Amino acid sequence: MSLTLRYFCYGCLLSSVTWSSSCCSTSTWAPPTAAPLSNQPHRGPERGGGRRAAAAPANQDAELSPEMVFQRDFVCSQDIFNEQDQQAADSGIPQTRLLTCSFQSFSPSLPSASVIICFFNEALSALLRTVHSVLDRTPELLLHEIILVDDHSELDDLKGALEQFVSSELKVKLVRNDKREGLIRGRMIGAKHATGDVLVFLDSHCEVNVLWLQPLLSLVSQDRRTVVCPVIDIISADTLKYSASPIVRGGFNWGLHFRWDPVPPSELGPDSSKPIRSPTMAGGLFAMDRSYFNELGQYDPGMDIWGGENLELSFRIWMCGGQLLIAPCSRVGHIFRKRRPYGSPGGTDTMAHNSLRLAHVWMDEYKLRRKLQCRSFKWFLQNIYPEMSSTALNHKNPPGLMNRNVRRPTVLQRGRLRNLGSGRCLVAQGRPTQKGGAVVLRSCDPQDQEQEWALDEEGQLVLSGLLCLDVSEVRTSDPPRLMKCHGSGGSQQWNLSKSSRLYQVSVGQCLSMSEPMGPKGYVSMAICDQSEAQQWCLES
Ligand code: UD2
Ligand code: MN
Repeated sequence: MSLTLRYFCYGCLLSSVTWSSSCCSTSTWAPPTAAPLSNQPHRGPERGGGRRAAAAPANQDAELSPEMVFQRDFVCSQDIFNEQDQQAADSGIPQTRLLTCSFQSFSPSLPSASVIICFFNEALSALLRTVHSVLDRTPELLLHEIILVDDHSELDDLKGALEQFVSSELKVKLVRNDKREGLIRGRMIGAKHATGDVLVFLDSHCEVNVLWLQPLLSLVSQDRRTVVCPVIDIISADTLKYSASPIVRGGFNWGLHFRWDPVPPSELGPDSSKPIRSPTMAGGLFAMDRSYFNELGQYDPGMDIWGGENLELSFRIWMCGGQLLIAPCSRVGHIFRKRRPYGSPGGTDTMAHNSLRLAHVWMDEYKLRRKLQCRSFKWFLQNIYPEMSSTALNHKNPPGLMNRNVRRPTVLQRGRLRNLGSGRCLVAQGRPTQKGGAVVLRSCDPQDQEQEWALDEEGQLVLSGLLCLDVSEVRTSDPPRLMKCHGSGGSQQWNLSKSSRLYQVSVGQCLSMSEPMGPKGYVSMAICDQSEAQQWCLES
């Protein structure tokens, strides 16, 4: 049986990749060739120096590191690793850029960057790893300064030890907030201290990859109203391992929660290094002309602590004459934590508060919008995020009604969904017809009809021909559940990759057996890795 991935293969020589999905045969991984990242802050080897790593020939699974294989799962077999990229090979960080990126050249007179990093109670090692990676992988001329904004942290080593480090680095400045401001006002405080041409915001637990800054600065310098995000690679919160992310773009759902969407074919050109227009940004990592940031009104200062500011700024950029792009050749790793290690001072739900402000300001007539002569939200939906308008249509017309008029998606594969880590199969915890029911791992039984899943061309995983495997886009750490199939992708769209991972497009995570596996056989969503706990075989 063969499976075609329509969304994650683009911009390269092929318009789609078709491969055999006999998943069980690909469960052994080639040993990693990239050096594992340590927990400790480090300086990478100097650019241009160091040992040249052996370049991996493309198209040979056996010689690709897991990171590369992972990337290829989502991108394209030809477009994987550039043998000529000496700097990349010497960097000690897995190379996640596409081959075409090395043909890019940049103007010798790019603007300078002020890198702003806000942190609250961040692990010193994670913060230093972020700062060192910027110092090591950014050309001297382009780095104007790094501004660290301490949002009134309580941890001891963020005091003396950090000050000692800052005093030894000329370009690093430290600003301390007198009280907890939250990341939104924190970033504005950082911006106020900045004097470089372009503001580049990073979270305090990142690692920038080689040549990360040039593609961002280059696009901003071509048009000061262009805001640019890198591709956010994944650093595992458990192992700190760095792996490539698929190229997806930002969207949102009607709960005003950010989500990752596949890049629509209309956005894909023949050149995979071309920037991609993105309706929204994830929030943490982006470059923006400093004067444009001020002109556009910075952030909404009424937003507290965390959440919602990313959509607010994205709407404002698009509706008020700017554009938001993702530069596929700029890669920055970010630790996606399972839980945020902090709350808000008053214990309130700042995300809900911020989202309400966002709705009031941008989804209705409002004076701020008139002052900036911005377009309407309707314009934004019609022109920048038409995919959302079609979801809105689905909401108005119950999916059941809609589905009666449309053809059912073709089933690509059927069978039991066996988890390689446990050897067990995914089944409904209760009745497979129960909406909202959980799924668990039980002994496989080829005779049992209730263990049969169908994977269709829309990426839906349908159990016993009835309900779809669905994740919550609001509480992304919740385990998946069985829901009525809605036919609009997102929370019900799964990709079974060649390496047997079940990648959930909307939350950007993989289906995993919960470890340690108790008698109940629970499963969960987790940051994708190469473990057997995340490998699944759809076997008939
Ligand atoms: C994502 C964004 C984050 C922000 C957030 C929504 C990425 C990779 N991350 O969540 O930047 O847009 O969505 O608001 O796109 N911090 C403070 N003070 C606080 C709370 C946080 O300084 O009161 C710092 C924190 O230490 C970190 C940054 O703000 O450096 C972002 O916080 P996060 O990493 O917890 O957010 P994240 O990645 O879950
Ligand atoms: Mn973060």
